[in-house]
Amino acid sequence: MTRMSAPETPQAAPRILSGMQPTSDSLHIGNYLGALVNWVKLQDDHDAFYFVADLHALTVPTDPEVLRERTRKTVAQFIAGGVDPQRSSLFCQSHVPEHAELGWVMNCLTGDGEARRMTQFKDKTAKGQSANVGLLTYPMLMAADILLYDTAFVPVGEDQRQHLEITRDLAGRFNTRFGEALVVPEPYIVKGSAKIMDLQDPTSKMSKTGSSPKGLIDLMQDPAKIAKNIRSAVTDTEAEIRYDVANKAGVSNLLIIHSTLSGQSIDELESSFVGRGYGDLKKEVADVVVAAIEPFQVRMAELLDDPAELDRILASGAERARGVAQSTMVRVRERVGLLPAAR
Ligand code: AQP
Repeated sequence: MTRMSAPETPQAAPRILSGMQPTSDSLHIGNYLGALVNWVKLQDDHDAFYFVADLHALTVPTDPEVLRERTRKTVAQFIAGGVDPQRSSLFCQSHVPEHAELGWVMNCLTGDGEARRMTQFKDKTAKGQSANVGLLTYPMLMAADILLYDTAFVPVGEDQRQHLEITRDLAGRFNTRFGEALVVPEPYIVKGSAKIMDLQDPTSKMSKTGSSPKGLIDLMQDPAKIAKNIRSAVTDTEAEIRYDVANKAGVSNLLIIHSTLSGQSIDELESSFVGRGYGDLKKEVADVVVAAIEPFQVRMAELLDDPAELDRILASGAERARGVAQSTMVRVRERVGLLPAAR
């Protein structure tokens, strides 16, 4: 099948798009090291669209006022982490109604069994999250998020690779059935991108909604609490500090966090910890994390002090996003056979 190239501004920097759900007051260090630091690097040479996925967040029942607050806090964390609203389009998913509209079209292209095979749905329901239909169709809305913007690349963590595959399948299916209209995106799994595991259950990924409070390192947490959580991280009964994910998941996770933040390689860290114990490793990891987080928290306090400015940033990002999304939906509506509304 022919792969469509971006119909809009073909000479422009390649477009990338990524989002995060406002499912907590704070992002965690997995969101930061696995996604946000890459977003910041990528905005230099890409046409970057970054959004707060508030429609996705509705799959987790939340108090409406809390959801509104978390939406502002999430966009503030993007900016505190280094995303520049002058260079990147920052917006809120629900401010562009075309996401829900294209999401419906994607639902109608997806088989029931295909949706049920998605590992995130299986993992979350296995952990007891109530299985509303929104959780089941989450990947179809995610496909719509991506396809609306003629996205060339999607920078996501390893954990989201399967959702990107179904997005590519759905775009291809749409183009085959209705004629070329959607760009098939490529995954952009950044080399060496960290997957951070839960401190208490280092075989599961750290997650805003799936981890216990002690399993998390939250970016907005009190530094003393961060250090306490790291001190009580689950390790193993040996004493050797060695990177070995299969047999020493907890120690390997701490080494990854240290290495990604300090810039020291895993080999260097292993050498520097020869003859030292897990207590030393945990103390050093806590110091490295707290040093990285302190300036972030200072910037967050400034940003949250001016919610009107955050709203202005979201309004200007949404205006740009709507321009692209609306033109995609004109093509999609025409292809699938929806009658244009008389004006
Ligand atoms: N543990 C992780 N390590 C590395 N990257 C991670 N990401 C999430 N957890 C880790 C990346 O962060 C981005 C934000 O994803 P999201 O907010 O849409 O939801 P998620 O991927 O499902 O992340 P969470 O924290 O587990 O949220 P909840 O609990 O709400 O589902 C993505 O790019 C993801 O790869």
